[in-house]
Amino acid sequence: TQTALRQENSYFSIGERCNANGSKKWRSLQEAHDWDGCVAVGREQAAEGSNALDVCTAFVGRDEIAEMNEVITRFTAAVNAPLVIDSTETNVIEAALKRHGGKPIINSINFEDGREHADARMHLARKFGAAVIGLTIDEVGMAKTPEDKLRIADRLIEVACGEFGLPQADLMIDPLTFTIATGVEDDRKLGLWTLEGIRLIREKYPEVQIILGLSNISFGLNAAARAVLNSVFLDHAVKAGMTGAIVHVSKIRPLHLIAAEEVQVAEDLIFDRRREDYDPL
Ligand code: THG
Repeated sequence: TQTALRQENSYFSIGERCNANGSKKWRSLQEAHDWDGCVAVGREQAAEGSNALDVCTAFVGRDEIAEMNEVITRFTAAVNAPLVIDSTETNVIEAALKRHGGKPIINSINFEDGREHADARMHLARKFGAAVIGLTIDEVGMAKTPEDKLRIADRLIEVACGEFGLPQADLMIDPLTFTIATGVEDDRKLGLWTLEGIRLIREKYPEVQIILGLSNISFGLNAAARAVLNSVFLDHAVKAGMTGAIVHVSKIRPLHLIAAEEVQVAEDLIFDRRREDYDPL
């Protein structure tokens, strides 16, 4: 099959590399308190076309607030992109919001422990004029089926937009990406279900934003295969109605520059068209 010389690429790209858990380079810079080095990673991603940057300074044995404060203060002065404050600790989010000029994005709210955590963060969003990422996780766990993703998206929209008055355009629903490269039988439909979840949410809510942590889809594969699978999945997700993604921008390849057979192998994986003897990527 021939791939057309075009790609749907008008999505809000959030750079993934300022993350102590997602990048060895970033982690060692942060460990060394090399803040100029951290700023360089941020600037590089902005130069590559990241519209915003995910920032996560959490790792064992470190002062997450102090290090988040350092990063936010320096990035606000030296990096021209809004920041996505990625932390499980609400006090870290609050400290970051106090230092951030312009419009930050809170990553994230969910209903894992009921309402309390989400409510605290929604109060902060209102106070600081932040946008919010809402994960489709509730008291039962992470939504895997399209129906569960939609059901929890309904609840996120009801709370964030209904109760707290956040415009739908400032809410980014994240219907969750899981790796589809484990070979585990139960994981095979997870990519397909995420695409279907995006479609259901988009059909019901034309205004809401929908994003994913794209690179999760390919955990476990080698770097070359990851770049292909991430790029192909991104294309399908945008066509299903996704409006943004946390990505490694410079590793995303336009579909027409990927060999047709490689696109095919990635799509076989995404749509679970594998046979018993199938040797993926
Ligand atoms: N949704 C939301 N936020 C998120 C995620 C999500 N934040 C974190 C994560 N998931 C998205 N960010 C990353 C960052 C890096 C990688 C994957 C997701 C990644 N890193 C390589 C690795 O671990 O193999 C890089 C290795 C390196 O350079 O050292 O794959 O889903 N809302």
